[in-house]
Amino acid sequence: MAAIFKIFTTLILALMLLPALAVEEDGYELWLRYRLLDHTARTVLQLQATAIVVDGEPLSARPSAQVAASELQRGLQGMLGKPVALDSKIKDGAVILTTLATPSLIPSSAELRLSIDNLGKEGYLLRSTRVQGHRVTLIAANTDIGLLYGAFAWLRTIQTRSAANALSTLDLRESPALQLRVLNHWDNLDRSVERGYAGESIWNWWALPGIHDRRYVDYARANASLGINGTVLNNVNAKPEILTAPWLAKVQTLAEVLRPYGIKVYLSVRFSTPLELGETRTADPLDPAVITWWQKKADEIYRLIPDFGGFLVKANSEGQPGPQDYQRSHADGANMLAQALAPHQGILMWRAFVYADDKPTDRAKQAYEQFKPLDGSFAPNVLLQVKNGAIDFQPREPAHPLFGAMPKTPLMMEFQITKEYLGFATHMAYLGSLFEEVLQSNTGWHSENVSLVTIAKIIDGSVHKNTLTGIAGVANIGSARNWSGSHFDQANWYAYGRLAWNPQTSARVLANEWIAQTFSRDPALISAISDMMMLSREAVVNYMTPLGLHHLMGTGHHHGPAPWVADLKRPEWNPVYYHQADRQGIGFERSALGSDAIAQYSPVLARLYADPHTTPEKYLLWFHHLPWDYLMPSGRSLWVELLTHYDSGVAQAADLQARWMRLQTLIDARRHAEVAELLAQQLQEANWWRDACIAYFQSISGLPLPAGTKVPALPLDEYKARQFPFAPGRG
Ligand code: BDP
Repeated sequence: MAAIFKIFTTLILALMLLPALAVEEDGYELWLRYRLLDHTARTVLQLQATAIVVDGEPLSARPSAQVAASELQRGLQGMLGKPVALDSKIKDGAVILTTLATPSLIPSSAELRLSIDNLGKEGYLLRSTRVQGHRVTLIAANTDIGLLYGAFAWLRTIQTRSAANALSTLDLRESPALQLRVLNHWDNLDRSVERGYAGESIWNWWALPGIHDRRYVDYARANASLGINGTVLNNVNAKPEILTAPWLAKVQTLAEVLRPYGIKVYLSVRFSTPLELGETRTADPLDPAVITWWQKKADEIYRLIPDFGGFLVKANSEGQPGPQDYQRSHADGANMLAQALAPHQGILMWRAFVYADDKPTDRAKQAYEQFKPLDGSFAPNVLLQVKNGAIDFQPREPAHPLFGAMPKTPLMMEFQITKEYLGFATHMAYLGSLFEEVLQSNTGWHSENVSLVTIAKIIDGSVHKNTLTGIAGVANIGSARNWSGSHFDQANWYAYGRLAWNPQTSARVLANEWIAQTFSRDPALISAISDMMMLSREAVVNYMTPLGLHHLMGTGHHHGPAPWVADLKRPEWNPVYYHQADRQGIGFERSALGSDAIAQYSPVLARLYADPHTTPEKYLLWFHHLPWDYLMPSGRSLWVELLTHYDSGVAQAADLQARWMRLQTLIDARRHAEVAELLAQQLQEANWWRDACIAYFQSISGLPLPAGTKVPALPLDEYKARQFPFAPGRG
């Protein structure tokens, strides 16, 4: 008997300990894993979550409240290991969702002394309180979407907190700092994704509208959990067909799936659509037939999708058509489309990413030159979408000079979440740090409204009191099982979404949050992984483009180093245009001695950047062409400093790999192995970047490598000969 008992207890114990580690995790669940909590945390949570009560109108007529309640049920089932029912009666430990608008069960907000007025349409509050003598958790908001955000926030609190007992004293009030928090999918209608490294597009256009992929719902849940409230479904390099009836029917279906989650759909449109569809004779924005065509098209779209978000336009950039083809301005083009959308409360997002080969000016200056004079001439429903830097989503760029320079125009930030220039889905590069660096950078402008004019304060409207605000992130989502092509790239989606909600959040905090939900709540593991994440982007900068270098990547596909390329048609397509390396020195002179791009910045920054001695080292070669023997603050020559950065980038990549290997026993086997494989590849590619760049720059500078410096593994010509005709994500 005793023996049987012993076997039995051992079996139970083994089952209990059956490590979560043995579970095959493929990353599909993202940060919404809701794994069983440990015994203590479960005991606490059980007391705080005895039932889910939805106050007000019946759920059947409230799709967003319905998904909020079912997400709570899903989360609690996972974390408690047993179901928690929906209830209509309040009891101790009930979690109550209430809009307080038409409360039927609970007292009015006045009685509860809650003020929800200033929460707006999307804010929420989480509060531990007493209702009818019962201890409850209130999730309160003005709308059902607010409830959904509140439900996700509450689940996040549980998933991320190691001291779960704080759940009984909750008092959290949140509303988003930015109104439009959108993803830009660069997804083509044939399901390929421009700059996508996570498989095909998640939009199975061919199968739509009849066949719905289950993923659409999980996509919506993931985005809603972050507060993302809009998605541009198709590539900025848009096709006219997207606006034809069969495609609009597909778009309508997606809009219906996403609607309960508070996500509006938007479309990228090609400026010449009516002309190319053969329905007008021109695309001139001032032509009456063109104006009418767009108005009718907007009416047609809104009949199908009453809450359609609006259009995104890339015009007169990289060969795309635009108003300038008809000698009209960007404002003429944007306003014509904005007017078609205005009766429906639609928004027009017009991109400032423009450069043209007929302009001999420094590419970094072109957006400012074209848009600054148009300040104040855009319709009220236009947002100007500006990339974070003046060139193109490089591993590091100084912030775009347009931020702060257009006080009468609302500017929205465009970040790139997909890592076109930071190692695709292979390299670990946590972009939270990049986003934070940009958002917190001081523009040097003065304002009566805020003490420090950072980029975040410009885009959230506080500096210029804009009423329309927004942010866009070029999505890294595809049909890969793990959504983003690598487990760690999920963190970039996560950080983007959370920063869109609150641009003041720190990258480190977001990394910790993401790890706790994605891997484990163990504090030691969290700090080990977040240390890796926090150094990862700097590592990439070091082995790719240190000290302000930029645009050194391979042609077209943008994979790997190719600083030698000098024969492309447009001067600014060539890496040599950007680094300007010659026998004497290296770097792009953007002071008054050169292109004078510096003059586009605030006087404070312009003064700082004018002198190489006061230019932040990380931007040195962005703003200055300096001799190879220029003395760096470290005491090294510029040449040696450059080598040092390349070496430290490689060392950091090796360090990332070593740190990850030390975590092997703490992470589920499949994800550990998958990440380990990528880190090994990253180290190889870091070495490739280092070796190829050093070999090339040495061939230009003619300088020796200091003693002890590793000689590049291959002769320069072998790096030059590498071809990647089938690299993913080509434009
Ligand atoms: C560049 C990409 C290209 C995009 C372009 C854009 O290489 O594929 O079309 O940006 O933002 O970085 O329009």
